Amino acid sequence: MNPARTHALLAGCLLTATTACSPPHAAPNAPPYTPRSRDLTVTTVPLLVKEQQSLFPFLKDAFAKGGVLDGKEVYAFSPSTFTVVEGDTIHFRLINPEDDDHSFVLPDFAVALAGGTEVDTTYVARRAGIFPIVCAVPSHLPMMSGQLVVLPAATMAGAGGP
Ligand SMILES: [Cu+2]
Repeated sequence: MNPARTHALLAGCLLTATTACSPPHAAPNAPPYTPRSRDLTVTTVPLLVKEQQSLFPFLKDAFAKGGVLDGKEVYAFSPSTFTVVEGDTIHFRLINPEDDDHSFVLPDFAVALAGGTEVDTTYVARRAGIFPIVCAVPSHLPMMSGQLVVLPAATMAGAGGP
C-alpha cells in the first residue's frame, strides 16, 4: 500500500475514533451539567447470618469448620449500587439497625457503623469512575460490597431531570 493511502486510512480511523469518544448526549450548545445534591439512604441488611441457623438448617453446615461460610456471614448494603454525576454532593444516611458493627468504605472515604446506629454524612464525588464500596469487617468480605458509579459531567451536558 502506498504511503499516501496508508495515511488517508489512518486519518479516517482517527476521525472515527474521535467521533466515537465524544459524549453521546452533548449537543454542541448544550448547557453544562450543574452539580447537585443527592440524598441516598443505605441500610445494612443481614442475608445469611448465624442467628438464622434455626430458620435455614443448611446454614449449620455452611458455618461449620470447612463449610462454605466458615468464618463469614453474608450481609448487604441496601441498595448497593449508586449512580451520581461528577461534582455531585451526596448526603448519605447510613442505617445499621442490628447489633453487629459494620463500616461503609470508599477508596477515599470511610465511616464506622456501630450496631444500632444511624450516621448522616456527606461525600463529594470529585472524579468520574466506578468505585468499590465495602464493609471493612473481615468476616463480611467479600460479600458485603457495592459500587459508586460516578458519570462524567460532560456526558450529562444538556440532560434534564434530577
Ligand atoms: Cu459489615
